Formats: sequence, C-alpha cells, structure tokens
Amino acid sequence: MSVAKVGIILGSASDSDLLEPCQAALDRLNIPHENLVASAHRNPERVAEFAGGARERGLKVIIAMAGLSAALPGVVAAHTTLPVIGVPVQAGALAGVDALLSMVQMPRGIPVATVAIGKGGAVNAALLAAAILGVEDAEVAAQLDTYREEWS
Ligand code: RP5
Repeated sequence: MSVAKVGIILGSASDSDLLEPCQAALDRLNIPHENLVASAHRNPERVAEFAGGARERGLKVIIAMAGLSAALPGVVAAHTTLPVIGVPVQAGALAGVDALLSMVQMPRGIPVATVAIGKGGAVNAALLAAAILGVEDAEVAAQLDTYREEWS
C-alpha cells in the first residue's frame, strides 16, 4: 500500500459525514490518504502526536475537520509547518459559522487555509490538497486537470 500523502483529522466521529466526500475526491485523484478522529479539546496529546510526526510519516498536507469552537486545525498547524486545510463542520446552534470564524481568524504566524462550511468545503479541501501536491508532482497535477475537465 502507498504511503499516505494527505492526512485527514476529524474532531469527532460525529463529523464523519464530511470524511466520505473528501476521501472520494482524493481517491479519484489517486492520492493516498489516512485518517484519525481526535479532538483538540478531548485528546490534545493525540492531536499533537499526529501533527508533530506527520512530516516524518510522509504526509505532505493535513486536512482538519471540526465543528463548534473548532480549535483543531489551528492546534494541528501549531505542531507542524506542513500546509493545514481547515474544513468547518455544519453543526450546533450556529451551523458552522462558529467553526468557520475559528479557523479563518488564526493569528499571524500560524496559518490555516480555510474552505467552505460542509460537504462542498470537504471536497474543495481534497482539491486544494491536490493542487498543493501538484506543484511538485506532475501526475497529481495531471489528475487534477482531468478532474476539472470532467467536472465542467
Ligand atoms: C467538535 O465538537 C467536533 O469537531 C464536533 O464537530 C463537535 C461535536 O462533537 P461531539 O460532541 O459530537 O463529539 O470538537
């Protein structure tokens, strides 16, 4: 099996509706991926271990999905200089606006590339990860071109 290039981390098993569309897009682009459920608040050590060891394990990009007070992408970004893409989950009283603002309003120095709330964001996170990989990987760039041609 190929070494995962994209790591997907979810703040809760209750976020897993967003995992499938993200994984499906990565599969379509032939990008190997791995995933983990770990909360920035409930399992901070596990999150730190995942992010801190990500580069050594061969990951190139991390996608972090979370809802409510969504600290997860920021905490992941605090533990790695790999690109981190945040996907706000549509959950709770504010339907993902809280998570969106948590992710997009990262303080200077620790960036998180934040995509749209929900399933569209989950797919775009996969496509953005592919675009980042495609800078150096011509095969992934070609797969992304094909995806766009088929989509439009
Ligand atoms: C966040 O809190 C998770 O990302 C999830 O979206 C939300 C609720 O989590 P559960 O209480 O369903 O585990 O950390």
